[in-house]
Amino acid sequence: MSERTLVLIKPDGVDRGLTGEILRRVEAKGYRIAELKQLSASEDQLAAHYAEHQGKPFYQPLVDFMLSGPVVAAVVEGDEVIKGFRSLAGQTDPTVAAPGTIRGDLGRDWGEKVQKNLVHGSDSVESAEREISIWF
Ligand code: D4T
Repeated sequence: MSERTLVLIKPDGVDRGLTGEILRRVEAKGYRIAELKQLSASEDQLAAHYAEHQGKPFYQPLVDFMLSGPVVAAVVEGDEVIKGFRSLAGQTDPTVAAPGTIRGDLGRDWGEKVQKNLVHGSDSVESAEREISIWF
């Protein structure tokens, strides 16, 4: 069944000039980019987006990182795209993300309190609809 997911290219991806490469992989897989914009995230957007992580040790470093530069937000469509994009992205920790994935090929540990892992992808239909309403 066709689904929608929210993809964010985080500030490390934009700053390193990887926006095109990441979107290329999404399109090459066969998904459709339905909405696309670059913006500076607000503290309110991040508090809503990362509500489940409030109170965790990496929460404030994560918010500071997401405020450190522009992000690119996209609504991506396709059958099973939620699972499919998370497969393209690879594991959260870029050090162990498999080669062939966005995080495995393009990411690494930079010795910081937050994992700079290039992209976000929604993890369920409910999360996708909630997150799309935060960013679009
Ligand atoms: P997102 O939500 O950005 O797609 O990432 P994941 O779904 O792969 O991972 P997550 O929600 O568990 O974490 C959100 C965000 O926090 C960073 N993070 C996470 C971190 O810096 N240290 C940690 O220990 C964890 C678990 C990375 C992604």
